[in-house]
Amino acid sequence: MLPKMDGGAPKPSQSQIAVARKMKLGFAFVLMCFLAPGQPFPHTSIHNLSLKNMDFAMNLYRKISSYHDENIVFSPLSVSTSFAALSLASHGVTYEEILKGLSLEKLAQADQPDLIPKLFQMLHGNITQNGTMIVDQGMSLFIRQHFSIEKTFEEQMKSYFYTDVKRVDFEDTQASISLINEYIKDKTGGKVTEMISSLDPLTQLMMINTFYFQGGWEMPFNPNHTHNAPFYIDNYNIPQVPMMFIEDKFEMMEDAQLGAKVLKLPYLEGVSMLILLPNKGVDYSSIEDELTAKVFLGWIKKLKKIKLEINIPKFKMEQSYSLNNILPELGFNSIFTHTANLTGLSKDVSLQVSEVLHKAVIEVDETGTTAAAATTIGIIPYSLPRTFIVNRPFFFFIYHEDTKALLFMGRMINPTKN
Ligand SMILES: *[C@@H]1O[C@H](CO)[C@@H](O)[C@H](O)[C@H]1NC(C)=O
Ligand SMILES: *[C@@H]1O[C@H](CO)[C@@H](O)[C@H](O)[C@H]1NC(C)=O
Ligand SMILES: *[C@@H]1O[C@H](CO)[C@@H](O)[C@H](O)[C@H]1NC(C)=O
Ligand SMILES: *[C@@H]1O[C@H](CO)[C@@H](O)[C@H](O)[C@H]1NC(C)=O
Ligand SMILES: CC(=O)N[C@H]1CO[C@H](CO)[C@@H](O)[C@@H]1O
Repeated sequence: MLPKMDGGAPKPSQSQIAVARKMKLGFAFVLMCFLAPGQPFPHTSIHNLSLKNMDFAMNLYRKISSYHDENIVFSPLSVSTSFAALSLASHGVTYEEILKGLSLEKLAQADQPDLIPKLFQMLHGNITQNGTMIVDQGMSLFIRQHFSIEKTFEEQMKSYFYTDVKRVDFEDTQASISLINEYIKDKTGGKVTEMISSLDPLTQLMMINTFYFQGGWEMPFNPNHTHNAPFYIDNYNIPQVPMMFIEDKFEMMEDAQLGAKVLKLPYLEGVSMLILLPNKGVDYSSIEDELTAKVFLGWIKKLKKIKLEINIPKFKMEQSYSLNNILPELGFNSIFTHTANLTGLSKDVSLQVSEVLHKAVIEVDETGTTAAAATTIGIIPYSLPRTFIVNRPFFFFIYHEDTKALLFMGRMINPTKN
């Protein structure tokens, strides 16, 4: 249950002491609860964090979607992790706005300032415990050269958030652009390139987070069955798109209230994609207003395994967002103005965040490992499979099963656009 700290194994004696101390503390809590039954000690785990992160995700999604009618993909976990990291350096109103904006204010406890960073660290550890390269999250802070960074903050960033803090001479814009782009490319194994194309020479602090995901399906699609089929963007735009096909047992449910169906497509290693498909004639934008963590968890609970024939478009998407334009609408105000209090980062009072760039890349195709060949077990003979045909705009959510952490969410309006 203990989160994995850094790679180096601690000396046995030290770790034993640490565990002993933790156990003692745990015992003390139990005792306290026992003595004061009227004041239960709130039990806070990574599930609480995931739930709050999901609410933040849905709020951010609605803001992003209010700007346009196009495809969307972003990684809410990556955004909330970045801001949770920045919260370590912020004070006063700036700190309160970050916590509230991330929906985390109820989790924060004054007597445990480390609780939230620790929860994020545990969540990260849990998601990556398989050690696979499915999820590749990178976070970097680029700070104007002459600011001196507080040592404590830099250390916390590294230990809790695996973040790099780098200094950049933003006045030399061309050199900074190539330095940042090279750095991001390197950090993401060449997957995220050309992160930025322009830069304001007055930039003080730039936060960049990247998230790359490519999962192998537990039940891969057979590429021989992929065929072109119409995708009904609306009544007038009906392009032909490569449609993948599979017939097997899958989990699905119907949300009659929303007017939509939900399908779960499991990846290997404990991650799944949920497809939310509005019923024919239901406008997807009416569904967007109803998305909450509670609704999402309700779908997961009601999923039932049945035999299905699935058609789903193959797609690839890459989106970038300048979140500094959107986040103030979610209450993150002072951090982007001269009233920002980031004195934990640098004692220099004029420091404020100039840009928050987010880029997400997703690829959905037939692949999976050959070892996990699609086997159809226990299907009742002669029962006609039901169909799940994803041939109109839909939503997708990629989440980690154990922790319910939402790694990605988005909507696909037009599969012919990247
Ligand atoms: C965390 O979740 C548990 C159960 O889901 C709940 O009982 C508890 O009150 C939550 N804690 C906080 C601080 O919200
Ligand atoms: C930042 O917040 C701390 C704690 O609330 C306060 O002492 C300090 O004066 C603030 N600094 C600025 C520059 O607002
Ligand atoms: C796809 O078709 C080719 C040629 O007919 C065949 O050799 C191959 O085994 C098929 N692949 C799968 C996964 O069924
Ligand atoms: C996280 O990881 C631990 C240990 O690997 C595991 O027991 C636990 O079920 C995981 N999930 C949560 C939500 O703690
Ligand atoms: C190889 C391995 O450890 N796989 C595990 C990854 O995580 C999922 C869900 O937590 C487990 O079911 C796998 O066994």
